[in-house]
Amino acid sequence: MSAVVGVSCGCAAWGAAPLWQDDFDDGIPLNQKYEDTEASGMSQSAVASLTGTHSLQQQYSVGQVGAGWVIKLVDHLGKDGPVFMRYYHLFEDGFQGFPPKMARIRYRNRSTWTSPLGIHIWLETSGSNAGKVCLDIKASDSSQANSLGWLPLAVSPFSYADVSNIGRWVCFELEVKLNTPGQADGWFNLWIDNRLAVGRLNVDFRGSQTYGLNECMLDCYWNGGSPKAQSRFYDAFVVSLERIGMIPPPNAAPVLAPIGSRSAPAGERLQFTVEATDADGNELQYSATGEQ
Ligand SMILES: [Ca+2]
Ligand SMILES: [Ca+2]
Repeated sequence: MSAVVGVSCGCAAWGAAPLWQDDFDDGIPLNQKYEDTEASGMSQSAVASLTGTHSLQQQYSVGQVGAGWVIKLVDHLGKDGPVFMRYYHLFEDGFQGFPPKMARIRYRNRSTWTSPLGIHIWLETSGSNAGKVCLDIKASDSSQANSLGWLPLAVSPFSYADVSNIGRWVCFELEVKLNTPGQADGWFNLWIDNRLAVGRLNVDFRGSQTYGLNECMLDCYWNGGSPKAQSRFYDAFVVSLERIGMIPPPNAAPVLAPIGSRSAPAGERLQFTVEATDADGNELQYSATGEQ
């Protein structure tokens, strides 16, 4: 008699269908995937990757200010949000300085190329907050803006002055919901490694205007210039109408402990115990089928 024993485990479903997803692995040139691009040291390279084999690399030369960007048009979104934009970002080992620009969601008028509304994920570059990730929001038509048209700076506790954040992939996810025209009922949230880093409710982004969000952008402009030749990377870029979250770690298959050969006299019951382990701690279900 022989027995075949199968062990199975369940896996949770994950993630909403994205409006845009780029792992920079498909070999399609950036200017064919993005409506607005600037190279200036930016390329899809295999120097580092979180997913697949490639990521989006910005390679700075010494003193470089102008740098690359990619802009994805998202005006099919419904414009008011909530819109979610996620990307992973890596400053390479030994990276020096704090390039202020990182990513943004905005409205841009395509006739005049002006942008009265921009939600920027930026880095503070000086003072006690140097290295901290912040939400700096240009909101020219907002009742809450200062005389220059900007909302109060929203500074997160997450800092690239902490060297433990250099040389590793960090997950950023921004949510923006515009206000009802004439009401201060919008909001934004920024999660860093899935923890809420900074968020605000009751935000007036656009006053009584009705324009909406139409661009998502990754950008590497460095106002002060890079102090040395060095690189930063983006990967796993997603735009969605639902919370995206982090990439789940791969689900390891359970391992069945060896059973070995068993035998019993004909007509008698064969009994044995099976044991299995799962590295993720998933609940295991056992099943057995026997045949003679
Ligand atoms: Ca990738
Ligand atoms: Ca598992």
